[in-house]
Amino acid sequence: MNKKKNMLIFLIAVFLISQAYSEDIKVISASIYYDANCVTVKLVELKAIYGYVSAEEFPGNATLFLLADNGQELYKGRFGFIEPMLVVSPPRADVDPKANVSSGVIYANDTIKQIFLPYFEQASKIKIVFDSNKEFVFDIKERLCNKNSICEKEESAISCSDCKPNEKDDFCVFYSDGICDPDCLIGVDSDCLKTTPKKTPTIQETPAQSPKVRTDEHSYSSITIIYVFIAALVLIVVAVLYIKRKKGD
Ligand SMILES: [Ca+2]
Ligand SMILES: [Ca+2]
Ligand SMILES: [Ca+2]
Repeated sequence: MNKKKNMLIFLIAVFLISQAYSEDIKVISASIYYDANCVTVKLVELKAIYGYVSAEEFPGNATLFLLADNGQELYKGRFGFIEPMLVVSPPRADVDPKANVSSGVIYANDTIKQIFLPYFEQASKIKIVFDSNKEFVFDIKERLCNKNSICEKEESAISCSDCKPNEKDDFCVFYSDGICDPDCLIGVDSDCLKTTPKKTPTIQETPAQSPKVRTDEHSYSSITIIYVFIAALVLIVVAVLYIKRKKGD
């Protein structure tokens, strides 16, 4: 009964893992720079990749919109752009005497927040509206694909035909899809293993020079010596017994 139960748990786990794997969707990874009080906000990095959409942050202090060319709202989410800080442990005031250190926290001048938004082919702008009414709009259409036949930094095979899945676009798609992605490290995309040419066999050492043969020779002579020693001992014993017997006669 226990075996059946364990098997059922195992199958459910495999099913859940495969479901999670298949839920990896196309997303837009957006790195947003902001300073204290969000006076300056910039979209410093952008790329369409496979991943998960960021969970919204409530209550947050800003609403982020993903808009199409015609202004259609493709996505809307709440996010928190909290005061830039670095958590340190233990506090190291000695590193920077000017740093504002309190309870293991250094307040920085600025920081970068990464948000993953759902990918839409028609996505054209990211708009961030802070509760303080400050508003920032970033054009992303050209950045995700400028259609100049050159695969550039913020473009990927997901968002742009300038990039090919079997050529470098600085993002590894490790799925077993019959395409070897050259961005993946060795062994990460199984398709690359299938296409790796077999290693040319190297010239081996001759048997007489190999250490293994030398070891065998060594053990062979040791065994021979033992056998010779035992045989000699037996001969001596037999000879002694023979002589004793002769004397007795
Ligand atoms: Ca391009
Ligand atoms: Ca790639
Ligand atoms: Ca692949």
